[in-house]
Parts: sequence; structure tokens; C-alpha cells
Amino acid sequence: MAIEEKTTPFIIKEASDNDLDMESLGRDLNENLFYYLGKSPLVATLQDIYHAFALTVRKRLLQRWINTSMAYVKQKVKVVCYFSAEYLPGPHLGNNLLNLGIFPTISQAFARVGANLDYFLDQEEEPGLGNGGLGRLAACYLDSLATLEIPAIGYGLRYEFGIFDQEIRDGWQAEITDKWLQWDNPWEIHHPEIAYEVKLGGCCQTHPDRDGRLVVHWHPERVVKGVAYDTPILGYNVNTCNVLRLWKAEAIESFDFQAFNKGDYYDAVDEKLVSENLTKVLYPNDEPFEGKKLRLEQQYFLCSCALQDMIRLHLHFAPNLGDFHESWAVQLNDTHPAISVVELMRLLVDERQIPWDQAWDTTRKVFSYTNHTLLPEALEKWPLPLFAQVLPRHLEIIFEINRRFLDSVRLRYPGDNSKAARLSLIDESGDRYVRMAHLACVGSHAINGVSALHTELLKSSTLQDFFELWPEKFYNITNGVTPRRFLALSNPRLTALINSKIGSDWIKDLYKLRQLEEFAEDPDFQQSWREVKLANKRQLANAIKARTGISVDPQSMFDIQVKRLHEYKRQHLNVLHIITLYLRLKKDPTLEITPRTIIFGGKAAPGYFMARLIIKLISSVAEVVNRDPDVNDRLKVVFFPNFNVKNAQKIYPAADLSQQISTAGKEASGTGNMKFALNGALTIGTLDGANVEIREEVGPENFFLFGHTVEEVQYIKAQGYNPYLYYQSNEHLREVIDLLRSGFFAHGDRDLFRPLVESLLYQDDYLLMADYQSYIERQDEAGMTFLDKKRWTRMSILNTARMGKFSSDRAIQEYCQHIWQVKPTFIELQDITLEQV
Ligand code: T68
Repeated sequence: MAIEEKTTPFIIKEASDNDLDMESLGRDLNENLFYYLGKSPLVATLQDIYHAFALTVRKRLLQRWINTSMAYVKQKVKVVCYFSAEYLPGPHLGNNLLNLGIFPTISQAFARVGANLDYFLDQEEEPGLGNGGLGRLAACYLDSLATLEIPAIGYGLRYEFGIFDQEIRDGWQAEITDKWLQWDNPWEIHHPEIAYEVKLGGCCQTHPDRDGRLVVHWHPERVVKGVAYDTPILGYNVNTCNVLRLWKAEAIESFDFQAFNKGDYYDAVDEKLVSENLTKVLYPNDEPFEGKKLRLEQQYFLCSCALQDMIRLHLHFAPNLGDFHESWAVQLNDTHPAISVVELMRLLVDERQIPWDQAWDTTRKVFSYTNHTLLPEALEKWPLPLFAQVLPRHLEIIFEINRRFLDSVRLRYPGDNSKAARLSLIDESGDRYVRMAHLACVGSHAINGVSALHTELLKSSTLQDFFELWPEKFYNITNGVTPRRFLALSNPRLTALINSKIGSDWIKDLYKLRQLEEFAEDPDFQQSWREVKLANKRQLANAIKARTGISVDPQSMFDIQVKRLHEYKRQHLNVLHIITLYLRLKKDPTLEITPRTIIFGGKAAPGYFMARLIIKLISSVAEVVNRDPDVNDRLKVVFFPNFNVKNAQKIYPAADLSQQISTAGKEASGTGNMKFALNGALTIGTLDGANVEIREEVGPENFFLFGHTVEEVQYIKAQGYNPYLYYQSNEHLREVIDLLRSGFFAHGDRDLFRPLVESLLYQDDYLLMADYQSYIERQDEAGMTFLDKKRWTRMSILNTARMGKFSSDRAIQEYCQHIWQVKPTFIELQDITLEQV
């Protein structure tokens, strides 16, 4: 069901006045305050002013958005659709001011009336519609698509409750419900007229139609309505304004009138509640995979709404779906939206009677798939009975896709049954499962990993059989981050300094930062560079004090690890280093060491016991170290609560050292590593994910490398890894582990951290014990280097200067060229007036 819109004649004129001048902005702000919020300036709260201001800016975005969508329609452009179950866009207001080019003038205008723009920006609740890197990457890509003037739609889910807010209570993580919609969301436009029905459950029957052809009828158990909420996504310094379209689940009818008339009020409301549950809450776990029914329903709901929307838009302007693949390219952000391969087949074959082969050809040309993980436990596979219960028709279609696919596999590898079993869309090695990565590979024309190393490992391990079958389908597209939000917006001091030397063209062409290299040794520039970092560190120190009560010294080295909590990311290796430093100071309180502030941040999946315990460990070590007079403030440990985009923007600019210390082969790419280096932090890291390419770009002499390589890790494990031997043979490591297990950091409780200690000594899947020594040595080197201010500053400048490759603009250009085959569309700003006839 789509409620059709009428086409209304309109008049287009040259854009008459500048909608970005102070006068028109001020007028609109007042009007919004009076007539939208019903407030006078005398009683308006900060939140009111923020809201009125956001609406003022939104109006400018809408003007550009309407121009953009009209140009797309008129020019019949090919559109990229990014399908993602998660988006972490961060607060919109500041970014939109930046992209409109009015941040400095607005900031000055606020200052003139004695107000600080930052206070108003701070009012915004960020949409936490994602868990971590994958969701943030989706947001960076939408920013780059708009900036590069590429026609694009982001499709996702409008979770009422996004990722939980994290508090630390008695050292443990406590989860607080996220209420991002509590003050209303000025950025979204509700479109009740853009709505689709989504069927769930039930059974299927096959009947002959009038011509004797067999047609399948799906009799669903229930039907839910998906309603569109649109957020404009403006590019930087262009008129292109794309859209992020999020679906909210609603009941088809708000009330079941039959039940209501029978006097059963609760049954009548029940339908509404059950339907709305679908998009109520984001699942707060990243890896590993959890096979929950509601999650499968969410995934399908997203895909069905998005595809129905694309088909409606297509048929608005084209006579049929014959050239669908020439107008649309869909990128699957991991396998979460992979069911859309089957849904498009169903919509084409069952609902539009398009022959199977033609539908399959279209489908494969439309989709492409990005893999974000190699961890076997993170790969999505749905138990067959659950799948059949939620999507009975889709399971039939999957069987048919698989039958045809395996026939072709058998032709290619005659007699190799194990090959067919390994490639099959159905895992039949025990209980039967649908393998979503296999579905995504078979249903796509392109498959990509997110860093060079990750793609190589995909080809040689996780997707090896698919690579052998279709090597031409595999690509690497190393991730990138947007320099708008993660430098221009979040680090205004560094931006001003860079601009003073090389201008601001780097904001759109990050390779231009190379021009900074010539100033790397310039004493004045170095001095200014250090002043900027110090000012950023002071600002973070204030935030730390306000949030945790801990005082930290901005002159100390800010050594930071912020990311989701996971054993493979090895936050606990960082803790082993802290305890090593602590023991050195205890043994010799007069020891000269580089003063350090070690800062952690990140959320743990609520059901992930070890990750939660690592948070408790960090807090417990912090508690002891921070108040020990022997340490005398030379070592401080902070857990900064509730790491999200807003906090990230304060943290990256203040880092001296960035910790990227995952076990080699486990982190697909990482993107925090890029944000830190872009802001002039040096990296201590393993040869994992994009660290490999960062090191290549900045030069090995500007990167603190440690740890075993992927090959070494594989070799050690193949030999039968025994972590206990490292404990026995390394005296320092032994002291650290012994102190930990003595209960010293747990008020004498020897049991609290026992699971962690035992896992390290007897299991150590992530090789902390094997990497400990080289980590400590490299940390010592980093500490010494920090004392050499000139050298450190030079390295820091070179890190920033050489980050060009890691712009999400470069990544998106590669997708456009190699995978989507789409081109920019220039958008001119014109006044559009409706004229009713
Ligand atoms: C991350 N994955 C990778 N997953 O871990 C990281 N997973 O290396 C990479 O840089 C980033 O993706 C972008 O490519 C995730 O963030 C999830 O968040 C996730 C969420 C739900 C289910 C599975």
C-alpha cells in the first residue's frame, strides 16, 4: 500500500534573496519561537531557543532538499540507496551550520548578544540509532554522498529507544533508557502519506491463476504499517540535500474496532502496542550475533518498506520495472538488510509477475554487500524454524535461489559435495540455519571488505569459497571518516590553525592536508600546534572533572582508548600496562616517568559479562591508582561514561596517543583510529584492520607498532598456544597478574576478577599474554618520545598531514566508480512556488 501523492504544478524562479543572511535568520528564529513554540524570549528556555533555531536552519535545508529532489526527478538520475539497520549521525545543528557555511557568523552573532552558541548546540539529543563503528560509518557515508553531490537515500529504522545511555555506578555499567525523542525532534519530517504494509508470519498457498499459471499467496498472520520519517542530509558547501528515511512501525488501524465494539478495550489497543513494538528499541549488541525473532522482524520490516518505497518512486516516473537496476543501486551495510535480496525477488515475481530469471538478473545488478566482520560468532545465521515462522514465503524463495545456485556450483565443481555444502545458503551441519552472508554474496554483484587486510582475510578465510567462485565480485574499499564533523566541526582550533597556513580546501579534498608537511619543523607552527592541543586537552579535562570528579593534568600525555568494549579490542591489555606502570612507581616512588592520563570510554553489550567486568576492572584500577600518594598524580586513569558521537567530538581533538590494540586479524577496519590521527594523535597499534594502511600513509617512523601479525597469531594458535608460559617466563607480567588476582584492586576480594585472570592464564583467545611484552616496550618508547616536544609535534603534524586517504569522500568515490556506477548531479538553488490550479 502506498498512499499516492498528487502531482501539483509549480513555478520555478531564480532564487531571489539570500536565505542565509542574518536578518532573515533572525526573523525566522523569532517567528518560530512565537508561532511554533508559543514562547516569548522572556520565558524561553535554552531548549526552546535551540528548537526555534533548529527549525530556522531546517527551513534552509528543506529549500535545498526540494530543489535536489526535483533535479533528481527531472534528470532521471541513478540513485544510491544505503540500507543500514543502524545510523549514528550525531547532533545535526552544528554540522548543518558548518555545511551551510554560516557557523562562524552565527557564532559571532550569538556572542554579540552575550550568548554562547555552544550552550545551544549542547541542548540537542543525538539520535543514538546504532551501536558503534558500523552505524557511524553509515552516517559518514551519507555526509560524503551529499557533499559529492551523489543522489542518495539512506534507509533505516526509527527506533524509539536508541542505544542506551551509560552511567557508571560503583564501577559497573548501568544502562539508562535513551530518550532521544523526549523533546520532539525538529530535524525530522513525518510523512504519514508515505506508508507501506508489511506482512509477517502465516503460511503460503499456491493457486493457478486465470491463465493456469501457478501463483503463490502469502496469508500473513499479521500486517504492520511502516511510516516514513525524513531527515535532510545537507552536503558541505553544495546545494545537494539528500534524505535519511527512517521507518516507524504502526498498527494498520490504531484500534481493532471489532474488539472495541465488543467492549474489549485492551484487546483493541493490544494490536497497536504489538505493532509498534517492532521499532521500539535498537538491539544493543554488536558482535556476537543473537538470533532474536523481533530482530529478524525489524530487519525484514526495514527492507520491505525501503524496497516498496523505491518501487513506488520508480513507477511514478517509469512505465515498468524493466530498467529498475539502471535507476537504483542498493548497498547492504553488512547482512542486517540482506533479506532484501529475497524481498525484491518476492515483490518482482509474486506481486508483479516478472519471470524468475529476469527478476534475478535485476536483483543481482541492484545489490552489493559490505562485510564488516570476520568473527565467526558475529555472522548472522537464522534457525530455519524461526525463519519459517516469521517469513514463510521468503524461506521458499531462498530454497529456490539455493537450488539454482547449487546446481551451478555442481556444474562448476563436479562431484565436490563438500564444496556445495560449504557454499549453500543453508547450513546443514547440525541444526539447520539460513546463512545471511551467503545470501548476500549470491544476491549481489559486488562484495567488499572495509580495509585491505580485512578484504584479504575475507578472500582467504570467511568467504574463501565465494572468492574462488567469483573473484571478480570482490573489492576492497577501505573505510573513511568525514573531515567535516571530525575535524572542521569538532576541532575548531586546529581547523583555524590549518586554514591560516593552507586555506580551507582540505575540508572537501583531504589530500590537501599534505601541504602541512612543509611546516612540520617550523618552530612557530609547532608552538601553535602544541597550544591548540593543550587548549583541547584543557577542555576535555574540564569535561572529565564535571562528569567524573577526577582532576587530570592537561600537561600529561592523554593516552586514550575509546570504542565498544570487547575482548578482541583488548581494553584489558591497556589495563595490564597501567598496572605495570603502577608497580614501577610503587617500587620506586621517585622514578621519573612521563606523566600520563589514560582515558577509556565505550559501552558494553548489556549481556556480555566479560566486557562489563572489564569496565569494572578499569574503574577499580582507577580508584586505587588515582588516590595513591606514591603515584603522586603522575598516573591518572579515567573511565569517561557514555561514549557517543557528542562526547567523541570532545575526546578525539584532545588525544596525544591513540590506542588501537586489537588482536591482529580481529578488527575489520576501525574508524576511531582515523579520527584520532586526523586530529594529530599518534597511534600505538597492532597490524590490524586499517591500522596497517594508516601506518603506511604516515610512515612507520610516526607510528608505534607492536604485537604479533596475523600470520604469527595463526602460527601460535596452530602450535597449541599456552598463555601460562608467558606468565611463568615474564617476571613483570607475573607481578601484574599476581597483583590483580590478589584482590588488591577489589578491596581484597579475590573472586571479583577471577574470570578475567583465569581466562588470561588458561585460555587467552586474544593473545594478550603473547603481545604483552612488545606492547610495554612500545608504550615506553611512546612515553620517552612524548618528552621530546619537537619530535612529538613533528610526528603529530605529519599524522594529520597524511590522513588524506581516510576521508569518507575517497571511500564514497570508490563505491561510486567501482560498485554503483553513479555520477554527481549539480543542484542549482532556485525559488519554487506552488501554484494551485
Ligand atoms: C564495525 N562493526 C567493525 N558492528 O568492528 C569495525 N554488528 O572494525 C569497522 O571499522 C566498522 O564496523 C565499520 O566498518 C560494527 O560496528 C556493529 O555495530 C554491529 C551491530 C549489530 C550487529 C553486528
